[in-house]
Amino acid sequence: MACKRGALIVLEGVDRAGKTTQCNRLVEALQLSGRPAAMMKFPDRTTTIGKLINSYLESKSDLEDHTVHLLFSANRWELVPLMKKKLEEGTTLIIDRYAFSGVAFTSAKPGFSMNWCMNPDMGLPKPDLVLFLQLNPATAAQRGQFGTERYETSSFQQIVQRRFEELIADTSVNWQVIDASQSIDEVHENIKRLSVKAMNAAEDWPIGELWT
Ligand code: 2DT
Repeated sequence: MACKRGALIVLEGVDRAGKTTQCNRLVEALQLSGRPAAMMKFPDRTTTIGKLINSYLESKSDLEDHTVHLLFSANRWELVPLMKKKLEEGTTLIIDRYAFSGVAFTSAKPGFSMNWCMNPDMGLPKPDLVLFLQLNPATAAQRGQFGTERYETSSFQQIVQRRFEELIADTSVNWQVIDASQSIDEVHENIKRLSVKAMNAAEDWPIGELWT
């Protein structure tokens, strides 16, 4: 590698935990400190596949459950060449949701094993760090109502939370659980500290493969 590679850092968490706010804050702070950083988000609703997913999430169309799971995965795979290019150029990527949301949400539906759900995402670029923003349902409720998209109900989100807990138990992934009930600034400081550490550690290692 001509230059040190960037790190792949993912933020996951339940609804209203502050993922998007924290992704933006982190990218801004890294850029200010002179480290190239960019944000990405999954699903990326701008691509052709992303538009199918968007229409499904807004309940404007129905898709069979296996099919939509594979579309979410394909939406990550179609961006892998761009992700690798950026990482190899030395840009750290901060990603709002990744394959972990894919597995947690689909396996919360009846009849889906976590193993089946993980398969299509096997071999994706492996995150150097996955930050899970943990928020209990009572605090989440104080932050406002659920939105109107598919999956935005408290009963479904409770099952999703349990699936995330199973994923976090997998020590092949570098998970860090963050208490998202703290102030935005406190959460940001925690996230920044862990991210800089992961970036320094990732520099000298090739990009890994997820779940292989
Ligand atoms: P946002 O509100 O963050 O745009 O999420 N989802 C997400 C899945 O079901 N599978 C996936 O692979 C991903 C990345 C989580 C939109 C919703 O899409 C769900 C919430």
